[in-house]
Amino acid sequence: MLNRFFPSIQKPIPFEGKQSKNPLAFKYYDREQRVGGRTMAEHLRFSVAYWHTLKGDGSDMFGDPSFFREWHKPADPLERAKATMDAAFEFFQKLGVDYYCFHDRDIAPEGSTFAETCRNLDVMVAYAKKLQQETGVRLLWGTANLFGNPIYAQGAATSPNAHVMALAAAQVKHALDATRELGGENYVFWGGREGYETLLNTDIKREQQQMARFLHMAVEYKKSIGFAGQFLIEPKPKEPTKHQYDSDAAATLNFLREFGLLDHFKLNIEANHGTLAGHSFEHELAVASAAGMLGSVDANRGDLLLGWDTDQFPTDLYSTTMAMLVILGQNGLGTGGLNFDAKVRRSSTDPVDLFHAHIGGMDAFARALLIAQRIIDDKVLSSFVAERYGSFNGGIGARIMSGKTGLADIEQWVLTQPAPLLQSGRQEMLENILNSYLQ
Ligand code: XLS
Ligand code: CA
Ligand code: CA
Repeated sequence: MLNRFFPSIQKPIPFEGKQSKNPLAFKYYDREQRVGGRTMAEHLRFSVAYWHTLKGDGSDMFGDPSFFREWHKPADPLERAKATMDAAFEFFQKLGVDYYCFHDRDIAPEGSTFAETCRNLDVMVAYAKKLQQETGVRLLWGTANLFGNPIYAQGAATSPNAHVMALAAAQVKHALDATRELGGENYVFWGGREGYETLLNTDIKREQQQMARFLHMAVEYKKSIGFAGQFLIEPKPKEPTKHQYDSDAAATLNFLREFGLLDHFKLNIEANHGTLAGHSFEHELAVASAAGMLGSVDANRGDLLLGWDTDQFPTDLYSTTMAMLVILGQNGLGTGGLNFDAKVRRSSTDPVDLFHAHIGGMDAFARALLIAQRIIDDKVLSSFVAERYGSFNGGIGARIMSGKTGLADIEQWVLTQPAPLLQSGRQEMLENILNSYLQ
């Protein structure tokens, strides 16, 4: 096992069970434990986000870096990238996760030209491939950073400048090649700058057409290189742009449908993006899942008192349980997973805090998996819901939904009936039932 950057952790984080008081042990996540026919590792498919965990330096809009990582010290950019990747794989192994995710610019530095940047990426992809082979850690998804470089300040795919759109397309081509080379199981598109700041300078219709064309080109290229991974779109309403086109699951689904892209994409739902859109995490998951389009999850949480993307580690059992109910309800995430798109707080300066953070997130989902499976096995919610809609199983309900009747026939039926009964939705009873399982 690699052992250079996290010397205080000498062996993989063990599972010790819920009685354990060891903060560096799992209390619930036991990767081989079987739950409803699959192991916990197969259900949860945890992934580490390279950008936060390996690249994060604790800086924010008001302050300089507060994390001083050994792996950030080499002065030469490529040497620094390699040290960072060594730290990454050491961390993945010691934590015991099977997957990681990256943006192209996370793993390799930008050069002075696009050609040099591509060469840097090629070097780092070869390095990642070697480390993946040595450790067995796999790539959940790759993506292109189309928001950091100032050239994308007015959009990438939706830039008003065709040359900038072309640069973004070339970058995505290269990022797709990298993801394929590393056996990535998915590829994510997140439009951080694909939106507008002011309508005074923006043609929304044209920009949406550009975005659709961009995605169609990616679909065509994917086919041409035989990349089998799933394409994912990640909704987010705002930040960095004031309004982003893929603002939430419903808007993104409508966009994909309007432009003939539905068959080629699924959604990557992030908790904090849901709450920024004024929805709950589970609402976004449920909307995507109901459309058969929930592909993967960026697992984190926001802060209800802060109006921005705080990307905190998920620790709220209600939220993770509601999420696991949706995920189990659709029989898992397929090639997707639970990617911790989350960062430790600026004041959590010690590298060991990265372990505490991930252990907490993994346990919060493992515990939620156990709770959700029991709720499903006991049918306490599903039987209530089935009964709630029971009037559609026969009689007038079945006739309406089969399409065999219309307003005039229905009126005749209503005229022959007594008034419908008002039935309780039993929300408080159901909330109490949920609470009784959260132990
Ligand atoms: C930013 C997004 C980003 C995507 C990948 O808010 O969450 O990190 O997941 O580009
Ligand atoms: Ca994300
Ligand atoms: Ca985020």
